[in-house]
Amino acid sequence: MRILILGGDGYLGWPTALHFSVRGHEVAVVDNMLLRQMHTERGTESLTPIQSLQERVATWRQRSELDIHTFIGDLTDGEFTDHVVREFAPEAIVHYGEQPSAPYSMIDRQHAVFSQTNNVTGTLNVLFAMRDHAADCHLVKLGTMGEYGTPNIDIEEGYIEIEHRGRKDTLPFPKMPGSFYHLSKVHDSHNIHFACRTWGLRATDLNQGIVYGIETDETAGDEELITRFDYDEAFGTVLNRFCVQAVIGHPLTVYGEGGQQRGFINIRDTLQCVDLAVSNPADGGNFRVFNQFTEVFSVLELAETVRAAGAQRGIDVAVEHLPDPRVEAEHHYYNPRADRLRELGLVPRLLSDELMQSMLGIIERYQDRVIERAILPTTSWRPAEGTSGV
Ligand code: USQ
Repeated sequence: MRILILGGDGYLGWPTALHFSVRGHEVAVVDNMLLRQMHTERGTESLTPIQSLQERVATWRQRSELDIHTFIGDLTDGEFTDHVVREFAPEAIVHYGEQPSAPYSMIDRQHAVFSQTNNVTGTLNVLFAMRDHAADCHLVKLGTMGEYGTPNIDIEEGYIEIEHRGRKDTLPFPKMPGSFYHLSKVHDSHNIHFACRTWGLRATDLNQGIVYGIETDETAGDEELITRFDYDEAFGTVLNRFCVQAVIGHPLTVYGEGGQQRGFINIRDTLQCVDLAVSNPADGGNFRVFNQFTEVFSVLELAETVRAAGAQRGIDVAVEHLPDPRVEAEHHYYNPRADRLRELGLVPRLLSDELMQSMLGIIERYQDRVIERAILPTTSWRPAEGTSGV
């Protein structure tokens, strides 16, 4: 197939490009290096020493004799997006090309406005480009489990059957996201759903949980192909952060009581899920939603897991409860469904001791690169003191 990866320079986008390339697909990646620029803005960088996109593509060509096409540009530029879709004529688009951080979107007004305009405009441009130049193409869009928030009922996959005053309908599952970033994904979902209903496009929203891990089959053991690995406050996610903190002897930064529960998924399973979605496309006019995670943990459970894994390597890991910088439930009911990807054949790779040891081992190799100042949270969800907010 001809597969276009939006955000192909990122943590998941790059390994996804290699995954499809080695399986014989024609792959093109699009990126504007936004994540690299946001890291520069914050004075942080990937733990792993990643090469430029062009260098990595050249390395891949050497190693595999396979080509990956590159388009450097910004999806919020509609003419650029039209050009890419017209020129490459994809049969599937895998869309990771967004600002991915909740804390970054909560820094201040500018960062909130940027997160939503960047994400919503980019996705709208992709939808129009598909309508006008690739109407049969299947959009596989990375959404997030955070779109649902933590309601006091089971979370279904995208839709819920509701009976109201004696009448029934199947409607989008209610959304209660916890940041302007997560809200941008909700707005995307509504726009994609509308485009499917109105123009007959086909799309799958992958509501993914929190990803952890570093290596995939294609990048394992090859430093020049390794993907980025973030551990800083803005772009690092909780388990990746805890692993880095353990290795450098920093107390694990549990926000609040640590009873926050989330869905988690290993990076290799992300690739498996995206492959399953691409290989089993939605029908024309259909907007499918799959919940994409393999296990649920609380933040405190993760901290205990990392502490135990560290102990096996002789590291004495301390756990520290910081005041929660976010406004979120620190204890709550959480029972999201995730059946549809398993029905398509997903075989989960669960968080094991072996996996934890391998992650810690890789992090140890790069521990001299850790910028410790980037670890503690500085962004608060609450208005600054002296303002009139609650
Ligand atoms: N947390 C800590 N300590 C930390 C970092 C986080 O206790 O040092 C807590 C947070 O308060 C939160 C939970 O861990 O309750 C998850 O935080 P996170 O930063 O790992 O994840 P989140 O902000 O939800 O966002 C990440 C990705 C985002 C993706 C989302 C999936 O950055 O792109 O959409 O995970 S999900 O969480 O399912 O919405």
